[in-house]
Amino acid sequence: MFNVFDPAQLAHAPIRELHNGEWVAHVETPVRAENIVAAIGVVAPARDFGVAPILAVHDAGYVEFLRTAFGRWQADGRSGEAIGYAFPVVARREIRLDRIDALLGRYSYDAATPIGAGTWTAAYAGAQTALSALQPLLAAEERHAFALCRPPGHHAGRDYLGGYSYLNNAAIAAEAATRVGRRVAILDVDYHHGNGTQDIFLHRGDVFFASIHADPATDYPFYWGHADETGTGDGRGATVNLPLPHGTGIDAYRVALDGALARIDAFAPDMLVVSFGADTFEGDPISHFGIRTADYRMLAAVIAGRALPTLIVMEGGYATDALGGNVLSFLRGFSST
Ligand code: SP5
Ligand code: ZN
Repeated sequence: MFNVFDPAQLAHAPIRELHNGEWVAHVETPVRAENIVAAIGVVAPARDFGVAPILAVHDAGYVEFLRTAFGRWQADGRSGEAIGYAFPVVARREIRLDRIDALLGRYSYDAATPIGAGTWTAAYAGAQTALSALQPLLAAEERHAFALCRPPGHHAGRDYLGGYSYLNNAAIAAEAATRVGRRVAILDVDYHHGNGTQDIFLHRGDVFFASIHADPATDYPFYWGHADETGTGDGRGATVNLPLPHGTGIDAYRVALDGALARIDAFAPDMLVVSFGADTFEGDPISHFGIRTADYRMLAAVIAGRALPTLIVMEGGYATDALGGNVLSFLRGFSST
């Protein structure tokens, strides 16, 4: 296993999020990444591939917004973190927006994903971490690589942030791989639906997306991830959603995983990108599945059984004290094959 981590990602330290009508302490903390590094040991630094592979996935106006938002927020005399409060869901159209609050609403879909002083630096480093971990797979020097990305990415779309995600690390790596001729399938096993990744590839038939997640009828992100979302246009049939109920344990999860992998097999990819969230863990503070630490190793071994070059990209997981052990268990499932 080739592990990549860029400590510049620690610069993002969100303070609070709006949850059930109250401001609560943010759960997506820098110590998550520090605990994973402590558990997995050796990590390689990230290389810098510049902004071009980011712009291959994300809207240029959005990326410019992300880069400059905190400075504009401060220039307007604000304290604390930049966060939106008005969202243009009605009559949305492209108009020139100047006020920072208008921009925040335009490029966000929730109030759980604040922009602070280090957010751009960290999100940029996260994208470079994913691209760096991809390289030895493209060169056939490694079979499996782990990108320790933070903040997570799978909720970020082409022109929006949300769900603690700013740049879609998995999508950026997947797109970079397709541009050098790889046929990529993305398997998203975070507790939450990977709405950003789905939106980015929904209309495309050349990248397959399968997600196993908590039913959006009961769980965030609510508006995506229902079983009838299967792709549009050229992408029809290249998106698979497998929502599961609260209380799902390893047996039902394994059935869903086998189903997702059967669909991926039929697509016949030559590379796999796994968006891995350890928030399916039984002790996760914001989730409701019952996966145990030892289960991650078995699930990973099932995925590794496909014998595809595989990039594992870190997404969520908020049981901070157990996070290192859960990630290590998952990575060991790849190493044992
Ligand atoms: C990458 C990822 O796992 N994003 C998850 C985003 C979920 N956000 C909203 C869910 C509500 C959680 N906030 C509650 C904190 C309670 N202390
Ligand atoms: Zn999640």
